[in-house]
Amino acid sequence: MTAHMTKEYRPIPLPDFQEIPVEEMRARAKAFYEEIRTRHTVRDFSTRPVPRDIIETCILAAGTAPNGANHQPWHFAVIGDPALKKQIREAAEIEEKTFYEGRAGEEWLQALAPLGTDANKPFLEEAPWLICIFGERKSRSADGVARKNYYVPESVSIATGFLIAALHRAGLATLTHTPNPMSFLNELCGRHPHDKPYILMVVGYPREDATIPTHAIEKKPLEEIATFL
Ligand code: IYR
Repeated sequence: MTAHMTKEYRPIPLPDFQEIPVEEMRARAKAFYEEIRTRHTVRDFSTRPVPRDIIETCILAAGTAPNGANHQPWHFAVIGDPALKKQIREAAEIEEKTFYEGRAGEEWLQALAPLGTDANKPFLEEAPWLICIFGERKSRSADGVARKNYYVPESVSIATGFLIAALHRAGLATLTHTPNPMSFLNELCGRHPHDKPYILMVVGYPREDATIPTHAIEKKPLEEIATFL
């Protein structure tokens, strides 16, 4: 018996797929590349507010990502409250200070030098939204039964990519911030200890005087990142 013949497999005809003529396919692939290549990680955020419903829609987009057994093993804790943002900033800066003062090690600090980052994280208070992305190592099915999740880091990473693309498409800037270690976020976001924070996404408008490092726009050519076999 093949998997497709199990009782649990309840097939529906493939919805939504629309064949696109090859010329248009080519044009769309190019257009997407031209749009996504204008995304730049931002560290200088404006305090301008961003409507919550836009964030909600982008998270819905992230939630369509392919994932292990369709358990959707992620949780997006969205922080807009200034008092909580302040607590997150303070906790992150404590960790980052030990990181930059030596825990990172010489080689890692050298790799970061072209980015110009340091232990100060004002954007954690200035940006209107922080989205802490958790992976759920265990979760519950629709009928409330606890179950194990699969490919959690892969699933969360793919969803995070979708989220970044959705926010960029909406006209917002992001920073994939990774305070190290980041377990303080479980407590501050009220998540269970078996949830693992992966990324603290900073979202908002760039500040008018925002800059990025030259290093960041140096992208590897196709020949270096792909082989066709
Ligand atoms: N977590 C630190 C360090 C850092 C690490 C990498 I790898 C980066 O690409 C950027 C920063 C920080 O957020 O500053």
